[in-house]
Amino acid sequence: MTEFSSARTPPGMRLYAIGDVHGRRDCLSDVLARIDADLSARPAADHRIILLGDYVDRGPDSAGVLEDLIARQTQDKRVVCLRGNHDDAFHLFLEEGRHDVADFWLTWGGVETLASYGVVVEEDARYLGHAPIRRAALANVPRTHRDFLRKLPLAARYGDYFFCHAGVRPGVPLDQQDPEDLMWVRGVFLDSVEDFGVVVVHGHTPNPFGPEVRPNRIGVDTEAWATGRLTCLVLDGAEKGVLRPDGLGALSGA
Ligand SMILES: [Mn+2]
Repeated sequence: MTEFSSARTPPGMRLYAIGDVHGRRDCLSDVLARIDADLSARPAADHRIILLGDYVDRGPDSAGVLEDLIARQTQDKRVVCLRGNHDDAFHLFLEEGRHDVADFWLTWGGVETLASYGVVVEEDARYLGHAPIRRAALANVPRTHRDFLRKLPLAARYGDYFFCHAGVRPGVPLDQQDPEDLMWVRGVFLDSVEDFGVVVVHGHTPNPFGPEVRPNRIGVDTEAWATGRLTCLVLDGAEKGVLRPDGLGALSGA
């Protein structure tokens, strides 16, 4: 039985988990600075900084967010960036020009992402076909960003914690989860009281009032693009907290 109250990280390893960034480069810089300050104030033998996906869309500076994540990951291999459904849609639009993807992606924040790359999509242009928009995007999105999007992993596990963007499908072993579920699942996962054998740490379904703690999962998407609050969970041994602007705070348990 693994649940929130008893879950532990691997010995000596502190885990930082960051929710959906959605183009808020300002919030991301702020949280990464808080992590740096925490690590120098309270050194850890080892650590990981895990981003739960959805770097792009909705907020104003998706290009800046990807630039900062790529730079950070290049200098520190302990930064783990997972794949969100929005990152996947941007990737599929760029690499495959899928019309089914473009139709929803452009209305779910893709227009803002393209604007951050200097690609302006007029209100009626998207109804004229996506090919010209995609050509402009491919001319403006750096190769390093496309490579980053292509390589994003779906999930990671450390100790009793399993990290993925959306959640898992109950009844399916962790190593047999469908990628679509890991990036998209909501209801059946959010309502499940199943013991997954791990505590699932996820984003995707926003709760603007704060992290959502249940015995079998922790939801950390606090809708940063709209609220300006980007949640960073801190897990260390058996301890669970959140990194607030003024330091480490309590995470109320389930
Ligand atoms: Mn999201």
